[in-house]
Amino acid sequence: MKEEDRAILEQNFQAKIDNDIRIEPNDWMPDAYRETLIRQISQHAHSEIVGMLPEGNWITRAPNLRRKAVLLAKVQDEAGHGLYLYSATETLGADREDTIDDLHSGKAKYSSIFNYPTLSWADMGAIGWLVDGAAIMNQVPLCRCSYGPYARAMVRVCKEESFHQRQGFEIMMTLAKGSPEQKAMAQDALNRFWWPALMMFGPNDAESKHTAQSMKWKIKRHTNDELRQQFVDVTVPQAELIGLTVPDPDLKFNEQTGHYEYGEINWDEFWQVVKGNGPCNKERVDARRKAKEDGLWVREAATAYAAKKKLRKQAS
Ligand code: FAQ
Repeated sequence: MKEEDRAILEQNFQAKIDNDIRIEPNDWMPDAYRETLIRQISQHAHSEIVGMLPEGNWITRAPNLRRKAVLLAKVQDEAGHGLYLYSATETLGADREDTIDDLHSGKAKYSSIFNYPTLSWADMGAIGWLVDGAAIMNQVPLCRCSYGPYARAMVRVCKEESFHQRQGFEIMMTLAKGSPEQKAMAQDALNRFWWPALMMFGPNDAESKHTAQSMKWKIKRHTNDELRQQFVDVTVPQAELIGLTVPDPDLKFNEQTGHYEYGEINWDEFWQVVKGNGPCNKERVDARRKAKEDGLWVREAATAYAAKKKLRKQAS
Protein backbone atom coordinates (compact mmCIF):
# COMPACT_ATOMS: atom_id res chain seq x y z
CA MET A 1 0.00 0.00 0.00
CA LYS A 2 1.24 3.48 -0.88
CA GLU A 3 2.33 5.73 1.99
CA GLU A 4 -0.30 8.40 1.17
CA ASP A 5 -3.14 5.80 0.96
CA ARG A 6 -2.14 4.49 4.34
CA ALA A 7 -2.06 8.00 5.79
CA ILE A 8 -5.63 8.60 4.55
CA LEU A 9 -6.82 5.33 6.09
CA GLU A 10 -5.18 6.25 9.40
CA GLN A 11 -6.77 9.71 9.33
CA ASN A 12 -10.24 8.28 8.63
CA PHE A 13 -9.76 5.73 11.38
CA GLN A 14 -8.75 8.34 13.98
CA ALA A 15 -11.60 10.62 12.82
CA LYS A 16 -14.08 7.82 13.53
CA ILE A 17 -12.59 7.36 16.99
CA ASP A 18 -12.64 11.10 17.68
CA ASN A 19 -16.32 11.19 16.70
CA ASP A 20 -17.15 8.21 18.90
CA ILE A 21 -17.99 5.95 15.96
CA ARG A 22 -17.31 2.34 16.86
CA ILE A 23 -14.72 0.31 15.02
CA GLU A 24 -16.16 -3.03 13.87
CA PRO A 25 -14.28 -6.24 12.92
CA ASN A 26 -14.32 -5.68 9.14
CA ASP A 27 -13.28 -2.02 9.33
CA TRP A 28 -9.71 -1.01 8.49
CA MET A 29 -7.60 -0.52 11.62
CA PRO A 30 -3.88 0.06 12.25
CA ASP A 31 -1.96 -3.10 13.12
CA ALA A 32 -0.95 -1.65 16.47
CA TYR A 33 -4.61 -0.98 17.40
CA ARG A 34 -5.47 -4.60 16.55
CA GLU A 35 -2.46 -5.90 18.53
CA THR A 36 -3.25 -3.75 21.56
CA LEU A 37 -6.81 -5.02 21.60
CA ILE A 38 -5.77 -8.65 21.21
CA ARG A 39 -3.28 -8.18 24.06
CA GLN A 40 -5.72 -6.50 26.43
CA ILE A 41 -8.80 -8.60 25.61
CA SER A 42 -6.95 -11.91 25.76
CA GLN A 43 -5.35 -10.97 29.11
CA HIS A 44 -8.79 -9.99 30.30
CA ALA A 45 -10.21 -13.36 29.11
CA HIS A 46 -7.41 -15.26 30.87
CA SER A 47 -8.11 -13.29 34.05
CA GLU A 48 -11.75 -14.33 34.02
CA ILE A 49 -10.83 -17.99 33.50
CA VAL A 50 -7.94 -18.12 36.01
CA GLY A 51 -10.15 -16.03 38.31
CA MET A 52 -12.50 -19.01 38.65
CA LEU A 53 -9.85 -20.95 40.57
CA PRO A 54 -9.53 -19.05 43.89
CA GLU A 55 -13.31 -19.07 44.39
CA GLY A 56 -13.83 -22.52 42.89
CA ASN A 57 -11.64 -23.67 45.77
CA TRP A 58 -14.47 -22.82 48.22
CA ILE A 59 -17.55 -24.21 46.42
CA THR A 60 -17.43 -27.50 48.34
CA ARG A 61 -16.99 -25.63 51.64
CA ALA A 62 -19.65 -22.91 51.34
CA PRO A 63 -21.36 -22.58 54.74
CA ASN A 64 -24.91 -23.27 53.51
CA LEU A 65 -26.94 -24.14 50.43
CA ARG A 66 -27.78 -20.52 49.53
CA ARG A 67 -24.15 -19.46 49.71
CA LYS A 68 -23.13 -22.47 47.65
CA ALA A 69 -25.73 -21.78 44.93
CA VAL A 70 -24.66 -18.12 44.72
CA LEU A 71 -20.95 -18.97 44.56
CA LEU A 72 -21.55 -21.62 41.89
CA ALA A 73 -23.49 -19.11 39.79
CA LYS A 74 -20.77 -16.51 40.21
CA VAL A 75 -17.97 -18.84 39.17
CA GLN A 76 -20.02 -19.95 36.14
CA ASP A 77 -20.56 -16.29 35.20
CA GLU A 78 -16.78 -15.79 35.14
CA ALA A 79 -16.48 -18.71 32.69
CA GLY A 80 -19.06 -17.00 30.49
CA HIS A 81 -17.12 -13.73 30.60
CA GLY A 82 -13.97 -15.56 29.53
CA LEU A 83 -15.81 -17.11 26.57
CA TYR A 84 -17.26 -13.79 25.31
CA LEU A 85 -13.82 -12.28 25.56
CA TYR A 86 -12.06 -15.10 23.69
CA SER A 87 -14.73 -14.67 21.00
CA ALA A 88 -13.97 -10.94 20.89
CA THR A 89 -10.27 -11.71 20.26
CA GLU A 90 -11.32 -14.02 17.41
CA THR A 91 -13.13 -11.11 15.71
CA LEU A 92 -9.67 -9.48 15.53
CA GLY A 93 -8.17 -12.51 13.82
CA ALA A 94 -6.58 -14.14 16.88
CA ASP A 95 -6.63 -17.92 17.09
CA ARG A 96 -8.34 -18.97 20.33
CA GLU A 97 -6.22 -22.09 20.90
CA ASP A 98 -2.98 -20.16 20.34
CA THR A 99 -4.16 -17.52 22.80
CA ILE A 100 -4.91 -20.15 25.43
CA ASP A 101 -1.59 -21.91 24.77
CA ASP A 102 0.16 -18.58 25.45
CA LEU A 103 -1.44 -18.56 28.89
CA HIS A 104 -0.32 -22.14 29.52
CA SER A 105 3.26 -21.49 28.40
CA GLY A 106 3.50 -18.50 30.74
CA LYS A 107 3.84 -16.07 27.81
CA ALA A 108 0.50 -14.31 28.35
CA LYS A 109 -0.36 -12.27 31.41
CA TYR A 110 -3.53 -12.36 33.51
CA SER A 111 -4.55 -10.22 36.46
CA SER A 112 -2.06 -10.28 39.34
CA ILE A 113 -4.89 -10.56 41.88
CA PHE A 114 -5.58 -14.22 41.11
CA ASN A 115 -2.13 -15.26 42.28
CA TYR A 116 -3.07 -14.84 45.93
CA PRO A 117 -4.49 -17.77 47.91
CA THR A 118 -8.02 -17.97 49.35
CA LEU A 119 -7.50 -19.04 52.95
CA SER A 120 -10.92 -18.63 54.55
CA TRP A 121 -14.61 -18.29 53.69
CA ALA A 122 -14.29 -14.52 54.28
CA ASP A 123 -12.03 -14.40 51.21
CA MET A 124 -15.16 -15.13 49.12
CA GLY A 125 -16.60 -11.93 50.56
CA ALA A 126 -13.39 -9.97 50.02
CA ILE A 127 -13.07 -11.14 46.40
CA GLY A 128 -16.67 -10.25 45.53
CA TRP A 129 -16.51 -6.90 47.29
CA LEU A 130 -12.99 -5.78 46.38
CA VAL A 131 -11.94 -7.76 43.30
CA ASP A 132 -15.27 -7.56 41.49
CA GLY A 133 -15.60 -4.00 42.80
CA ALA A 134 -12.26 -3.07 41.19
CA ALA A 135 -13.18 -5.01 38.04
CA ILE A 136 -16.43 -3.01 37.67
CA MET A 137 -14.63 0.29 38.19
CA ASN A 138 -12.28 -0.64 35.35
CA GLN A 139 -14.88 -2.27 33.10
CA VAL A 140 -17.79 0.19 33.14
CA PRO A 141 -15.72 2.67 31.06
CA LEU A 142 -14.81 -0.22 28.74
CA CYS A 143 -18.52 -0.35 27.74
CA ARG A 144 -17.59 2.84 25.82
CA CYS A 145 -14.45 1.32 24.29
CA SER A 146 -13.96 2.20 20.62
CA TYR A 147 -13.96 -1.45 19.51
CA GLY A 148 -17.58 -2.64 19.12
CA PRO A 149 -17.40 -6.33 20.11
CA TYR A 150 -15.38 -5.58 23.27
CA ALA A 151 -17.65 -2.71 24.30
CA ARG A 152 -20.81 -4.77 23.81
CA ALA A 153 -19.40 -7.76 25.72
CA MET A 154 -18.64 -5.43 28.62
CA VAL A 155 -22.29 -4.40 29.03
CA ARG A 156 -23.41 -7.86 30.06
CA VAL A 157 -20.20 -8.57 31.98
CA CYS A 158 -20.68 -5.42 34.08
CA LYS A 159 -24.28 -6.34 34.95
CA GLU A 160 -23.08 -9.69 36.25
CA GLU A 161 -20.09 -8.17 38.06
CA SER A 162 -22.47 -5.85 39.92
CA PHE A 163 -24.31 -8.84 41.32
CA HIS A 164 -20.97 -10.38 42.26
CA GLN A 165 -19.87 -7.25 44.07
CA ARG A 166 -23.11 -7.05 46.04
CA GLN A 167 -22.99 -10.70 47.10
CA GLY A 168 -19.38 -10.23 48.27
CA PHE A 169 -20.24 -7.14 50.26
CA GLU A 170 -23.18 -8.99 51.80
CA ILE A 171 -20.87 -11.82 52.95
CA MET A 172 -18.50 -9.27 54.52
CA MET A 173 -21.37 -7.38 56.16
CA THR A 174 -22.79 -10.60 57.64
CA LEU A 175 -19.39 -11.68 58.99
CA ALA A 176 -18.59 -8.20 60.31
CA LYS A 177 -21.72 -8.17 62.43
CA GLY A 178 -21.33 -11.82 63.49
CA SER A 179 -19.25 -13.30 66.33
CA PRO A 180 -15.85 -11.74 67.21
CA GLU A 181 -14.20 -14.66 65.37
CA GLN A 182 -16.26 -13.99 62.25
CA LYS A 183 -15.47 -10.29 62.36
CA ALA A 184 -11.76 -11.08 62.76
CA MET A 185 -11.97 -13.38 59.75
CA ALA A 186 -13.52 -10.59 57.65
CA GLN A 187 -10.85 -8.12 58.81
CA ASP A 188 -8.09 -10.60 57.99
CA ALA A 189 -9.50 -11.06 54.46
CA LEU A 190 -9.64 -7.28 53.97
CA ASN A 191 -6.05 -7.00 55.24
CA ARG A 192 -4.82 -9.53 52.69
CA PHE A 193 -6.88 -8.40 49.66
CA TRP A 194 -6.80 -4.59 50.01
CA TRP A 195 -3.38 -3.91 48.50
CA PRO A 196 -3.57 -6.58 45.78
CA ALA A 197 -6.98 -5.09 44.79
CA LEU A 198 -5.35 -1.66 44.34
CA MET A 199 -2.66 -3.31 42.20
CA MET A 200 -5.31 -4.66 39.82
CA PHE A 201 -5.52 -1.22 38.18
CA GLY A 202 -1.98 -1.63 36.88
CA PRO A 203 1.22 0.40 37.30
CA ASN A 204 0.92 4.08 38.17
CA ASP A 205 0.43 6.46 35.26
CA ALA A 206 4.09 7.45 35.05
CA GLU A 207 5.05 3.77 34.60
CA SER A 208 2.15 2.64 32.39
CA LYS A 209 3.54 2.09 28.91
CA HIS A 210 0.23 1.59 27.07
CA THR A 211 -2.12 4.13 28.65
CA ALA A 212 -1.36 7.21 26.52
CA GLN A 213 -1.91 5.45 23.19
CA SER A 214 -4.87 3.42 24.46
CA MET A 215 -6.56 6.65 25.61
CA LYS A 216 -5.94 8.23 22.20
CA TRP A 217 -7.64 5.23 20.60
CA LYS A 218 -10.41 5.32 23.24
CA ILE A 219 -9.72 1.72 24.19
CA LYS A 220 -9.12 3.02 27.72
CA ARG A 221 -11.24 5.97 28.87
CA HIS A 222 -9.42 6.65 32.15
CA THR A 223 -5.88 6.17 33.36
CA ASN A 224 -4.89 3.47 35.85
CA ASP A 225 -4.46 6.02 38.67
CA GLU A 226 -7.81 7.73 37.99
CA LEU A 227 -9.66 4.43 38.29
CA ARG A 228 -7.66 3.38 41.36
CA GLN A 229 -8.59 6.67 43.06
CA GLN A 230 -12.28 6.21 42.22
CA PHE A 231 -12.13 2.73 43.72
CA VAL A 232 -10.54 3.96 46.95
CA ASP A 233 -13.07 6.81 47.24
CA VAL A 234 -16.03 4.45 46.85
CA THR A 235 -14.71 1.54 48.92
CA VAL A 236 -13.31 3.18 52.06
CA PRO A 237 -16.76 4.43 53.25
CA GLN A 238 -18.16 0.93 52.62
CA ALA A 239 -15.51 -0.55 54.94
CA GLU A 240 -16.34 2.07 57.56
CA LEU A 241 -20.05 1.30 57.24
CA ILE A 242 -19.53 -2.34 58.22
CA GLY A 243 -16.97 -1.55 60.93
CA LEU A 244 -13.84 -2.84 59.19
CA THR A 245 -10.51 -1.03 58.97
CA VAL A 246 -8.67 -0.48 55.71
CA PRO A 247 -5.08 -1.67 56.35
CA ASP A 248 -3.38 1.59 55.41
CA PRO A 249 -2.00 3.83 58.18
CA ASP A 250 -1.52 6.67 55.65
CA LEU A 251 -5.13 6.70 54.50
CA LYS A 252 -6.81 10.06 55.06
CA PHE A 253 -9.60 12.09 53.53
CA ASN A 254 -8.48 15.33 51.92
CA GLU A 255 -11.27 17.91 52.44
CA GLN A 256 -9.85 20.14 49.72
CA THR A 257 -9.72 17.59 46.90
CA GLY A 258 -12.67 15.50 48.11
CA HIS A 259 -10.55 12.36 47.69
CA TYR A 260 -8.88 9.87 49.98
CA GLU A 261 -5.10 9.92 50.00
CA TYR A 262 -3.59 6.47 50.34
CA GLY A 263 -0.19 5.02 51.15
CA GLU A 264 2.51 3.81 48.76
CA ILE A 265 1.72 0.62 46.87
CA ASN A 266 4.41 -2.06 47.03
CA TRP A 267 5.33 -1.96 43.32
CA ASP A 268 8.11 -4.45 43.83
CA GLU A 269 5.56 -7.03 44.99
CA PHE A 270 3.30 -6.12 42.04
CA TRP A 271 6.02 -6.70 39.42
CA GLN A 272 7.16 -9.92 41.10
CA VAL A 273 3.60 -11.28 40.87
CA VAL A 274 3.21 -10.08 37.25
CA LYS A 275 6.51 -11.79 36.35
CA GLY A 276 5.23 -15.12 37.67
CA ASN A 277 6.71 -15.10 41.19
CA GLY A 278 3.53 -14.59 43.21
CA PRO A 279 2.32 -17.03 45.87
CA CYS A 280 0.09 -19.06 43.48
CA ASN A 281 1.26 -18.33 39.90
CA LYS A 282 2.60 -21.83 39.32
CA GLU A 283 -0.44 -23.53 40.86
CA ARG A 284 -2.85 -21.44 38.75
CA VAL A 285 -1.17 -22.05 35.40
CA ASP A 286 -0.67 -25.77 36.20
CA ALA A 287 -4.40 -26.06 37.00
CA ARG A 288 -5.39 -24.48 33.66
CA ARG A 289 -2.90 -26.64 31.74
CA LYS A 290 -4.22 -29.79 33.43
CA ALA A 291 -7.82 -28.79 32.63
CA LYS A 292 -6.92 -28.58 28.95
CA GLU A 293 -5.14 -31.96 29.02
CA ASP A 294 -7.98 -33.63 30.93
CA GLY A 295 -10.53 -32.29 28.43
CA LEU A 296 -8.66 -33.60 25.38
CA TRP A 297 -10.81 -36.73 25.09
CA VAL A 298 -13.99 -34.62 25.02
CA ARG A 299 -12.65 -32.45 22.19
CA GLU A 300 -11.48 -35.53 20.27
CA ALA A 301 -14.86 -37.22 20.71
CA ALA A 302 -16.72 -34.06 19.63
CA THR A 303 -14.52 -33.70 16.52
CA ALA A 304 -14.97 -37.39 15.60
CA TYR A 305 -18.74 -37.09 16.11
CA ALA A 306 -18.93 -33.95 13.95
CA ALA A 307 -16.88 -35.64 11.18
CA LYS A 308 -19.11 -38.73 11.27
CA LYS A 309 -22.24 -36.60 11.13
CA LYS A 310 -20.88 -34.73 8.10
CA LEU A 311 -20.09 -38.00 6.29
CA ARG A 312 -23.60 -39.34 7.01
CA LYS A 313 -25.13 -36.12 5.67
CA GLN A 314 -23.04 -36.33 2.48
CA ALA A 315 -24.05 -39.96 1.96
CA SER A 316 -27.80 -39.27 2.32
N1 FAQ B 1 -1.86 -7.85 36.53
O1 FAQ B 1 0.79 -0.16 30.40
P1 FAQ B 1 -0.10 -0.86 31.38
C1 FAQ B 1 -11.81 -9.67 36.95
C2 FAQ B 1 0.61 -5.39 32.77
S1 FAQ B 1 -11.12 -9.19 35.49
C3 FAQ B 1 -1.04 -8.36 35.58
O2 FAQ B 1 -0.80 -0.01 32.36
P2 FAQ B 1 -2.61 -1.52 30.10
C4 FAQ B 1 -13.14 -10.36 36.94
C5 FAQ B 1 0.00 -4.98 31.43
O3 FAQ B 1 -0.73 -6.04 30.85
C6 FAQ B 1 -9.55 -8.50 35.92
N2 FAQ B 1 -0.46 -7.60 34.62
O4 FAQ B 1 -1.12 -1.80 30.58
C7 FAQ B 1 -13.18 -11.36 38.02
C8 FAQ B 1 1.24 -4.58 30.67
O5 FAQ B 1 1.94 -5.74 30.24
P3 FAQ B 1 2.12 -6.13 28.66
C9 FAQ B 1 -8.78 -8.18 34.72
C10 FAQ B 1 -0.76 -6.27 34.64
O6 FAQ B 1 -3.04 -2.70 29.34
C11 FAQ B 1 -13.46 -11.01 39.32
C12 FAQ B 1 2.11 -3.96 31.74
O7 FAQ B 1 1.65 -4.48 32.98
N3 FAQ B 1 -9.32 -7.02 34.08
O8 FAQ B 1 -11.19 -9.39 37.89
C13 FAQ B 1 -1.62 -5.70 35.59
O9 FAQ B 1 -2.73 -0.19 29.46
C14 FAQ B 1 -13.52 -11.99 40.35
C15 FAQ B 1 2.04 -2.44 31.73
O10 FAQ B 1 0.75 -1.96 32.16
C16 FAQ B 1 -8.92 -6.63 32.86
O11 FAQ B 1 -8.09 -7.27 32.25
C17 FAQ B 1 -2.17 -6.55 36.57
N4 FAQ B 1 -2.98 -6.10 37.54
O12 FAQ B 1 -3.45 -1.42 31.48
C18 FAQ B 1 -12.96 -12.69 37.72
C19 FAQ B 1 -9.56 -5.37 32.32
N5 FAQ B 1 -1.71 -4.37 35.35
O13 FAQ B 1 0.75 -6.48 28.14
C20 FAQ B 1 -13.01 -13.67 38.73
C21 FAQ B 1 -9.03 -4.97 30.99
C22 FAQ B 1 -0.93 -4.12 34.27
O14 FAQ B 1 2.69 -4.94 27.97
C23 FAQ B 1 -13.31 -13.31 40.05
N6 FAQ B 1 -7.66 -4.55 31.04
N7 FAQ B 1 -0.35 -5.26 33.86
O15 FAQ B 1 3.04 -7.31 28.66
C24 FAQ B 1 -7.26 -3.28 31.32
O16 FAQ B 1 -8.07 -2.41 31.61
C25 FAQ B 1 -5.80 -2.97 31.23
O17 FAQ B 1 -5.18 -3.97 30.45
C26 FAQ B 1 -5.08 -2.83 32.60
C27 FAQ B 1 -3.59 -2.56 32.33
C28 FAQ B 1 -5.66 -1.66 33.37
C29 FAQ B 1 -5.20 -4.11 33.41
